[in-house]
Amino acid sequence: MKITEVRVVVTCPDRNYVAVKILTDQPGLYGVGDATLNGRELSVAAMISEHIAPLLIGRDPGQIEDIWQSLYRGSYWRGGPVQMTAVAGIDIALWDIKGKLAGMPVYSLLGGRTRVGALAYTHAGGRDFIEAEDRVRAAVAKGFKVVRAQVAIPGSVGTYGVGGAGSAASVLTEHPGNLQGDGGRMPSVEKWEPSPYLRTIPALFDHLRNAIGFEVELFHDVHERLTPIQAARLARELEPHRILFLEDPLRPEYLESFRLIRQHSVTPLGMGELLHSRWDCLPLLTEQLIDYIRCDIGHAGGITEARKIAAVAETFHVQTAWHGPGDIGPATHAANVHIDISLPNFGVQEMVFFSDAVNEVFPGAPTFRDGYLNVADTPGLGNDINEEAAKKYPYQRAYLPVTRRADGSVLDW
Ligand code: KDG
Ligand code: MG
Repeated sequence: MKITEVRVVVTCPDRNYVAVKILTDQPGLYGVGDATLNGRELSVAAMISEHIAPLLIGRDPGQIEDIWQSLYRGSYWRGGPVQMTAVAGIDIALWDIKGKLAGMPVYSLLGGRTRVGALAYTHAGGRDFIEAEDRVRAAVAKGFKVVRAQVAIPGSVGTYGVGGAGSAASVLTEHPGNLQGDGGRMPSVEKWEPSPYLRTIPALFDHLRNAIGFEVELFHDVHERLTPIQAARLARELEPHRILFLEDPLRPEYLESFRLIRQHSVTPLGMGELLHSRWDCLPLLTEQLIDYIRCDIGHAGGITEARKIAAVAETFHVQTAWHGPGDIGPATHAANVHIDISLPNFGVQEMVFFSDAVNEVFPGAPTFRDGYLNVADTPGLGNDINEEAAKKYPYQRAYLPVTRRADGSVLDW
């Protein structure tokens, strides 16, 4: 069997997505992958169509590992979000083809089910503690057993993870970041200072635990903004609240600084959405500096690399919590769940509910019930693309926001 075409589809049903469709010489047999990189979509689309697609025409789509190696090592220039998102898009589509050819769901090819579903979490962000509490309660009412809680920081502008006003339902589907700014064309600017943040977050969890109790698993995403000693303080102050993990406390350039947080606190730690391969993750895993590895498999080489990251993690008592925001496409969400339900060391899965427009373009996203995600037992990944529908929604230039401190200097968003 041969690959006959690698088609890249850029579409914006409600935010931008980059889909990869790999066609074969077997009539009707194709695979669908996702290569969406929020705010840098067209660079990945060009990487695939200009540089990768010509290398794949005529190749056997069954040789997933060899294709992965040839794209990663064969290019000489390796790693990074653009290239690893491109490789992931190809890899996910190839696993879809392999499943369809075998007549098996991908999780079956990965070793079969180890659990009935993937424990899922959603986001609850409020403009104040009461609104955050309401949104946690709304998530619990919807069936969630794990909820990420964020709150607006007094004096800040546009706190990460806190959408505008809206119903509980819209918060559950809301995701910050895209189509913001001046007519959707330039990044919006957020303002943030560490001291009010470090005072507010422990108080938020005081409030939530007093109001809601300990039955629901809660946690918080720092979004890489703290220094090591600030993160250590926050982790220590959150200890009484028994959070599931503190997400992404530090920038990815400072992995060795996780040691300092560990020295001061037993609050579990999660990290990974800005790491792009198993080598990027290695120090965190081998030194047991984190408890949850949360790479984005759509930005870290796809299913092939995620299995290897998970295997290293398993060896060091680390569980998985793959990144699953709305700014990666349904095919990556499907790949997440196929891996989750076949791994021994799965922990928890981030998820969103896609809009009707996204589901129209990409039918077959994982389904949510009673706190768990699942995929259909159909061959492949179960996610498809409706190319006619995709044409109705052309790309719209969009950026992630930029954060600045009170003095105007740039901080991580
Ligand atoms: O594009 C950026 C988002 O993917 C990121 O902000 C989401 O941190 C995130 C999360 O944990 O979902
Ligand atoms: Mg995050």
